[in-house]
Amino acid sequence: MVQKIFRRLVVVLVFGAIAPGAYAETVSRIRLMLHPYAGAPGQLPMVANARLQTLAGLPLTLARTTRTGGLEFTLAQPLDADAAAALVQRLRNDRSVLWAETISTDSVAKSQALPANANAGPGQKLMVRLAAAASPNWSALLPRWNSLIGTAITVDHQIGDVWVLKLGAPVPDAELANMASQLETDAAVQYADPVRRVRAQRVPNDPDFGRQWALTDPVGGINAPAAWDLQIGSAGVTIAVIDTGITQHPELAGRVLPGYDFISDPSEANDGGGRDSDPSDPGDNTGDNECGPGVPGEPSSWHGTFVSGLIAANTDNGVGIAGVNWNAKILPVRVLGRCGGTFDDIVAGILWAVGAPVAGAPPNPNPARVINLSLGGQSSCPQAMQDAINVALAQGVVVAIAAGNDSIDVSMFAPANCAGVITVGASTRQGDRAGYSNFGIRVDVSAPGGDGNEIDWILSLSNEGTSGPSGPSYAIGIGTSFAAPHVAGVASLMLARNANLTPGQVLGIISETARSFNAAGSCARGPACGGGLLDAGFALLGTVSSSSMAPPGTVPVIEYYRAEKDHYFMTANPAEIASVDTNLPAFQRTGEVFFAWVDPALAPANAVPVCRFFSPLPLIDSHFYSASASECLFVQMHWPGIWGLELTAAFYVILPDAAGNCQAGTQPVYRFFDNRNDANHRYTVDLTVRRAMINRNWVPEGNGPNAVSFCSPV
Ligand SMILES: [Ca+2]
Ligand SMILES: [Ca+2]
Ligand SMILES: [Ca+2]
Repeated sequence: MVQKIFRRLVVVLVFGAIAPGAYAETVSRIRLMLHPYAGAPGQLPMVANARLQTLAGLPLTLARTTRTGGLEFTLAQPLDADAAAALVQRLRNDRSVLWAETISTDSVAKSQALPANANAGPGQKLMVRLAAAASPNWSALLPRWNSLIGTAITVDHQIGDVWVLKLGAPVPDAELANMASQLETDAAVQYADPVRRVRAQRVPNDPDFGRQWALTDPVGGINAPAAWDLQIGSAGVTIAVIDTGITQHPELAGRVLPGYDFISDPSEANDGGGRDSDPSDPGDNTGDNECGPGVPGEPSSWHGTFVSGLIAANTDNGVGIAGVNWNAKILPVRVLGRCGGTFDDIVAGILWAVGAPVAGAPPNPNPARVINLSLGGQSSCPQAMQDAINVALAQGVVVAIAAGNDSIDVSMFAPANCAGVITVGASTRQGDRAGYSNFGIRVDVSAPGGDGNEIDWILSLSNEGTSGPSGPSYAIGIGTSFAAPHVAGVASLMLARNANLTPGQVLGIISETARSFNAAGSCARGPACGGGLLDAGFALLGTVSSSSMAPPGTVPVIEYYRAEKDHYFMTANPAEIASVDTNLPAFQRTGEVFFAWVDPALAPANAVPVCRFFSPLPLIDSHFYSASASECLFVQMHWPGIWGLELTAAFYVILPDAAGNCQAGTQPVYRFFDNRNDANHRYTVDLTVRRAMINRNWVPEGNGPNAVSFCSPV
């Protein structure tokens, strides 16, 4: 192994050593976001409200809505911290809730103090979302806003619903924050935030070799071997590493998908241009004072490669290190370059990573189910960032974020302070908080980030180059940057075991199965470091398989993929499932599961059969399914000798109405046609898979605007 040398960086702790104190306060307010299918942003339909009241177990009164559509409720009586945590987890476990969190009066006070944050450097851009009723009529809006904020502003670019506006020259952060507040007084503005800078959350230092204690140490490690007994990961789960890009490394061979480079500033990008389809990391080395007065220069960090190695380094290959997940794919999304990155590029990166459209970039055919963000900066959560995270969560995507290395309350650090994410603090080999780690009740869980002696640091992949990339190598480092990927890796194992878990359920299992902190340390004295130390083994034990979640009277429908044909196949028949698993290695389980009835006596009266056709070799060699009686008849009438009716009832489902709505107790199953002569279809309940098939140009077929083919029980 080749040692990587980091130069020592003096970390300036502007907020000083705020000790993680006692958090004895009670909770009297909570904030939550409904899943889009339960209520539009900022709306509280009666059905959803009744469900929330039941789940909460005490009356909730709507107090206000946030500018991004979150709902804030006052509790009928204050709860202690444990009871409040249990309440929000009950809400998170429900499919109608996108995210839920307690509101700490202490944290509110701290985050409101942020606009005066003297630590943030000057900025030149604002992220603005227009109110729903407003149109981007710039010839009217810009002159009005120019006089409102007292300076000229132009439109730089668009990210989804958000517009990035640019000033003529950089201004101090407090001034920029003030301009954002002034813009929010305009009726055409839903929200406005400064575009601030973020940094990778590693602590550079002079390393020596460490070992992979993080995976195995009985006190401070994550108990990975126990998890691997249950699940070593699935190639069907993709983890986006939103970071500095990626380098060639044998330990990542076969594991990296085509990503994208979202760095818009060419000097920060260091690859000769702005956004492009090559997320290779060209290095982020800097000279003294390049990133600000007094900031020493650094050699290239290869931070994205390091993070990717923790999640997915090839394991059991006889060389180097072991990643947490042995099979998952890494999607490299480049947003950090020289001196870090900016919020607007990260918002674009998050949206693209989950398959949402981003102007100027091609659709992502491999949307991620897990996102890792080992970066951040002192700021409130930008509202455009929260909107992008809400898009990810609504699709079922788990978002793991480093708590940050400033040793301050994490409520002052974005995007770790955004709602609905898993905020990961760094723990030591001794099972306590790493001295640099941010803390506070907003931390969900702690995971190995390393500290102290170099033998207790984190080992992963790197590169020999000090400026541009050279040969592959290994390195050690410390930081919350390296804690978050352990959580992302464990989440990807959990989703391989059960693809139907929601982000709230993943968070709940991870925090409920976390191990106790070192009893002698500061974390054991109060909820400053999250629910405990990440334990992969217990988290996997606590994750029931998707098949075992079948509602009473139903069975799982198992999906297979045949790569040589790019075909999907599904079956609910246990004997056939066993036979395919044993005898047909070309058919691999995708991990995707929905439920159906096979015994019509156990199904609702309005359940309908799904017919199944087969076209054998030398014809098409594919199966065809339909829940439509007329389509089943049509195929028999028009293609005899091509499609043979194999089963009149492969399983039973419910049909949606003409608008694509599914009745209570069922969820939409989307159908996609490959638009080729071999006429293969894919059926899915997974909204990330749905996004993938749309971006691969498969044709949606079904009722209503979202093309719902049929409805399956939940
Ligand atoms: Ca570029
Ligand atoms: Ca590039
Ligand atoms: Ca290896």
